[in-house]
Amino acid sequence: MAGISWHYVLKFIITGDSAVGKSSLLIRLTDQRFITNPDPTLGVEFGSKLINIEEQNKVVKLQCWDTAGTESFRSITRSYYRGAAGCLLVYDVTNRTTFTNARTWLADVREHADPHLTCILVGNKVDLCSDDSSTSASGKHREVPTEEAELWAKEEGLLFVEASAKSGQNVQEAFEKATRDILDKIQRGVFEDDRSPGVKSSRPNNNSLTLESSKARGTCCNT
Ligand SMILES: Nc1nc2c(ncn2[C@@H]2O[C@H](COP(=O)(O)OP(=O)(O)O)[C@@H](O)[C@H]2O)c(=O)[nH]1
Ligand SMILES: [Mg+2]
Repeated sequence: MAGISWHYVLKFIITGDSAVGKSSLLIRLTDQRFITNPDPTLGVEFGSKLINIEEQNKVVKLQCWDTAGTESFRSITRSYYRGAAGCLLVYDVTNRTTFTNARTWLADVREHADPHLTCILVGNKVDLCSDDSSTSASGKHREVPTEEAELWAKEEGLLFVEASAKSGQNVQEAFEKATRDILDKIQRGVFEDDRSPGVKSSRPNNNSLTLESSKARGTCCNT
């Protein structure tokens, strides 16, 4: 692996209702911090992070696109979805409506994105429901049981995790879980036929996986 900064660049998109914590998850992933009252107009639009998937001996650069406020207008275009290899479909575990709406978001993803895209359902804000039976100090409590979301994810063929952008719990894990699945698909040749633009390999000769084959770089490329 000497001299290689990354083996693959994978494009991820983050979808879901407004205020479920999409930007916060991305900021947690890239900056390891949490903002209690982020300015919605300053939503992060793009974040990048290098992760190491040890079992597969691969360094992957995640390029994540956040919907940054457009979700309320449902104006997300096909170009946003195009070429994404992974999708985080986020809902808020303390807000059932956001879980119900995840169905519509999934339908959008299925309509516009690569059919081979790996989608992980992320139940965010679990820090607000450490004790399920009572209302937490914030006045919020769990409205979506883990089992229910897990079952739905299974039915729809989605990966699933519960996370908290606030505490950091399972945030990197969510991206890693999806990345492992994508690497498996690459290994099985799933992305080969489509030459998905969401998957870029650092291997110069492997043009079947790339539209933009890129040489392994010696320098750091984590921005
Ligand atoms: N308690 C808690 N609050 C969160 C979490 N993630 C996001 N928030 C808060 O939820 C609000 C909306 O978050 P934001 O990331 O802007 O959501 P987005 O509209 O989906 O991008 C903000 O006030 C965040 O501080 C979390 O994991 N736990
Ligand atoms: Mg946002």
